[in-house]
Amino acid sequence: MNTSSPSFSSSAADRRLSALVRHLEGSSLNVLDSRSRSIAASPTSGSHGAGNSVFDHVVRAPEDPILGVTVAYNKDPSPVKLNLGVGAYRTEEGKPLVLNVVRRAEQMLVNDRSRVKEYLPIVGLSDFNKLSAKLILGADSPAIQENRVTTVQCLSGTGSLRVGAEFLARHYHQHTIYIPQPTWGNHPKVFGLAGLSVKTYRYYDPATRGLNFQGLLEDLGSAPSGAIVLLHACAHNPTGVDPTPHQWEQIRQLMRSKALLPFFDSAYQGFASGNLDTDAQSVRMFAKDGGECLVAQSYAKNMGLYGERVGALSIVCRTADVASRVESQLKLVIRPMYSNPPIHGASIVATILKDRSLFQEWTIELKAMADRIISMRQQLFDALRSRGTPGDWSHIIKQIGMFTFTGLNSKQVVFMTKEYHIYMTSDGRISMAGLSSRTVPHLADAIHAAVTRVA
Ligand code: PLA
Repeated sequence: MNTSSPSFSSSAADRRLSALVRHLEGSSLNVLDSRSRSIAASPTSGSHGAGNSVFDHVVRAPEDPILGVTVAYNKDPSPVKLNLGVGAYRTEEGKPLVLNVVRRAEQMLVNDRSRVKEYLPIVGLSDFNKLSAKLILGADSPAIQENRVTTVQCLSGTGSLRVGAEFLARHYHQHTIYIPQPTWGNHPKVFGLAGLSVKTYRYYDPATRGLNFQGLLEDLGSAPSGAIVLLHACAHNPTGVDPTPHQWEQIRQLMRSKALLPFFDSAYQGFASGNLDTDAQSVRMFAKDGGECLVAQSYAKNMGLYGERVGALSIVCRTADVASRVESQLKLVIRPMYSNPPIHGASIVATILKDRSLFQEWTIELKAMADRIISMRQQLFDALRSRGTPGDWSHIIKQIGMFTFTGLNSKQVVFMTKEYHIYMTSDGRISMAGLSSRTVPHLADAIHAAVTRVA
């Protein structure tokens, strides 16, 4: 650009803007349309006026409904404050936990002077990908043995979902995805922004605080043939309600009979039951029948690698040839987004997964985390019972995984935050992993007060 002749560059810019406005006038993007017109009508706007930002029109966005809870918590000076918003494991002392096995793997990586910091391939670390597919599909998976699975390393669970969604938007004939009602708050945004049309299927029944299985079957039964269906592999977020193995089998039969495409979100493998294989049963059921499916895996929770952003997307295909063509297209999705994934976290995971003794140590630590969460459920349930808190709180011990979907309404949540400095999402979800024996009584007092004083 020739900066010494502003009149030239501004008229070139005007020409580009007019072309853009002409282009937009023919489109349905009305918001953009009127904004472009007003910019074009005042050629000086946004140029040199002191104090005038070219971003003046930008409105402040609300905080994220989950991660924003931590922002509010961090601002609260109270010594008794408690963050039960984001699903992040804490110890009995309320501290974040780095697994011992992760520390050991990291030490091994640091000591290995042959390791370099070169770029990974677009699809990530090859060992990591193979081992991740095995972890979720099972070591004896026919799909893996027949080379029908392509796995790409992505930026944790979220990135894996997004890459899968972008791939589907480009290469799959059906652009409608059905997600459970309710679901993790980021799902509709991830899929919507990738260009898929998002619809919901009934999942949770507030009356029974359990699965609305009939509603689920009806909604999937009336979905158009070929539609994509998002399924939580285990430990459904936010409800903590999972189908039984028998119900999973019925879901599988219905979906296969209608050629619905399963997209599993596996963000909590090992966190539900404490056992990695048990928590992968739903996915394995679908992968075993020879049909196709997608799986997004996250190591944030089960290896405590939250900030390392380690995850994988696997696509199980009909044939090895299809899988390799799919992988070639996944590379075209990934390259313009972030080029290739980071090396450190995936190296930790690969180190642990390929060493028998490290793997064994991991399963023990994972089970300890799952058990601590289960014991928090019992302690909270007992604490409410001993206070005589009105209502049936048995769902606290029945629900599975990191969260309890308490049934508290948004007014009660606001009350608990204001009066007790307890932070949680407005839908009444609490992260059981953020609780400890020390903080259970405080939470029970808060719930008791909320239920008896706020309608
Ligand atoms: N899928 C589900 C169902 C999740 O609950 C989460 C994380 C993810 C995917 C993404 O995890 P990752 O990208 O970190 O691997 N849900 C958290 C955190 C734990 C969050 O909202 O980002 C939650 O508090 O709901």
